[in-house]
Parts: sequence; C-alpha cells; structure tokens
Amino acid sequence: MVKQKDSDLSLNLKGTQAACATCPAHHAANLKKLGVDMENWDYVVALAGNPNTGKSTVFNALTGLRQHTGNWPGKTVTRAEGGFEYDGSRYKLVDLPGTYSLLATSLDEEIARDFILFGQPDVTIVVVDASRLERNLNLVLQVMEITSRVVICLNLVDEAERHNMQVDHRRLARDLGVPVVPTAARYNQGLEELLAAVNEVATGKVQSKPYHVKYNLPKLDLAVSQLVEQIQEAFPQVPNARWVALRLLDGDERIIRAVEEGELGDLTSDQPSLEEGSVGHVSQKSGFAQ
Ligand SMILES: Nc1nc2c(ncn2[C@@H]2O[C@H](COP(=O)(O)OP(=O)(O)OP(=O)(O)O)[C@@H](O)[C@H]2O)c(=O)[nH]1
Ligand SMILES: [Mg+2]
Repeated sequence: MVKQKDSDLSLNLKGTQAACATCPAHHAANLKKLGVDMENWDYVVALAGNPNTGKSTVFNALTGLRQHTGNWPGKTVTRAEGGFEYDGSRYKLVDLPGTYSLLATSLDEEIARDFILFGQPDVTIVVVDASRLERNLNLVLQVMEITSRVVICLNLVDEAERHNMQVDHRRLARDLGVPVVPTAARYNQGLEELLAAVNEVATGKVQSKPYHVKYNLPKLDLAVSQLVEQIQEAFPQVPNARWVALRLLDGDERIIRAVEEGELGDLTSDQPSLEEGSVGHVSQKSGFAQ
C-alpha cells in the first residue's frame, strides 16, 4: 500500500481552491479557537455524520478542545459543545454522535435528530467519508429534508485518493444543491474553506436549495401534500413541513408527540433554543433539555 505524503495531499487539495482575494484561504487567520467559551454566540453549528467520518476531528480543529477521536465507530455517544470565532462572528459548535440515519431508532440517532430538528442550528455540517460516499449520502438526504442550512464536509479525501478515488465535489454540490467542501481534517486541510462556507450559510449570503428525493408514488404524494397543508396551518413557523409529514405517515412516535403537545410550535425563535452547555454534556432524552 502506498502511503500518501502530506505534501502531495496539500498539492492535490490546493488544486481545488482558487487563489484569489475572495478565496477562503485568505481568511485563514480569522479563526480563533475559543475552547469551552461559548458566551454570546451569534450562530450555532451542528456536526452530523455517519460514525467515524471525522466529526470530532473537525470539532477539535475548530475549537481547540480534545473531544475523543479514534479509528473505531461510536466514540461520541453524547453531545459535545465548544466555541470558535470566525470572521468577526462567534460560533457554538456541537459535535453530535455518529449515525447512519435520523429515524431515531437508537439513543444516538435520537440525540442527533432532536438537535437538528428542535435545536434548529443555524448551519448543520454533515461530515461524509469521501471514500464511502454512497453509503454516507443516505444521512445527507435525511438531514436535507429537515433543514436547508446544510454544508457538506467531504472529509477523508486523502483516504479516497489513496484508493484512487476522486470525488467531483463541484458536481456533487450542484446535484445536492448545497455547498460541498473537500477536506482532510486530520491534516487540517480544507478547514478554512469549510469555515467560509459555514459563514456564508449562517449569515444568509448563500441560500441553498437542497435536493429532495422524489418518490413518484401518487398516493404518497397526495397524503404528504394534504398533511403539509395542515401542518403549515397549525405550525406556520415550521420550516420542514414535508419532513414532518413523512415522519407522521411513518408513525414516528416522537414527532406525533411533538405535534400533539404543540412542541413543534415552539420552533419560532431565530436562535436555537438549547441551553448553554459544555464539553461532555450528556443528553438523557431529547438531546437538548438538561
Ligand atoms: N486519513 C484521515 N483520517 C482522518 C481524517 N479525519 C479524521 N480521521 C481519522 O478518522 C478517525 C475517526 O475520527 P473521529 O473524528 O473520531 O470520527 P467521528 O466522526 O467523530 O467518529 P464517531 O464519534 O464515532 O462518530 C480518527 O482516527 C481520525 O484521526 C482525514 O481527513 N483523513
Ligand atoms: Mg466523534
């Protein structure tokens, strides 16, 4: 097996970045790692993704904290939070447990799903493994049903290259309708570009139009559109009525409860409603109420 040198990697990655004044690399010095200082944050950013894709590696690189990382899946079983400052804005970054889906069939999935849905992060970064893209896209599509404020961190591009795989990240961004940034987080590659993309989505400079799966099942489409109408009437502030409708049709008890108890109606604030937390913060139930 040929081991790729870091210098090769940086050359390859640099090829994907335009060198100009608006280039995110230009703003590299703008990152200030704030550790556990999350006071007066302007934006909340969630890190979601399949297990073992490098979420905690990205988290540590941006916050300066040392959330545990390792090469086996399932290490992050609770939610960790840390801060950073970029381009004059303060961010709270939330490292979620790795999940293959957001159907809330396990505590991990529930923590991740509830945070993305009820925590209403300003941006959700989905960290995907460039060498196992197909498997990772399932979660991407699910997250994009819940929120349009998504940035894809196409991580482990060094691993992909080692296996002679090259992902056309521009094409992927076009097809998915959201920004895609190639990174090798372990080597600090691409993180400035990631921050610039997050900043653009957080500030509203970039408004994404995520791809939504079309099922082409007339009866389902009819049921969804009828439900969407009712959901929008009862909860006009809910940004993802279609996703809620699909979950209701699937009999998702958590979502049924959120509708029945009016919890969905609480999704009104511009800022996420989670409380201040700290690294190692353990979620017992919903992932945000402590
Ligand atoms: N080669 C390579 N390895 C990476 C990269 N990013 C992360 N890793 C390694 O991948 C392993 C998993 O990284 P983590 O950051 O713990 O992954 P995670 O997504 O937080 O994992 P869970 O919390 O279990 O979901 C670690 O050994 C990292 O050093 C990368 O870009 N390239
Ligand atoms: Mg982790």
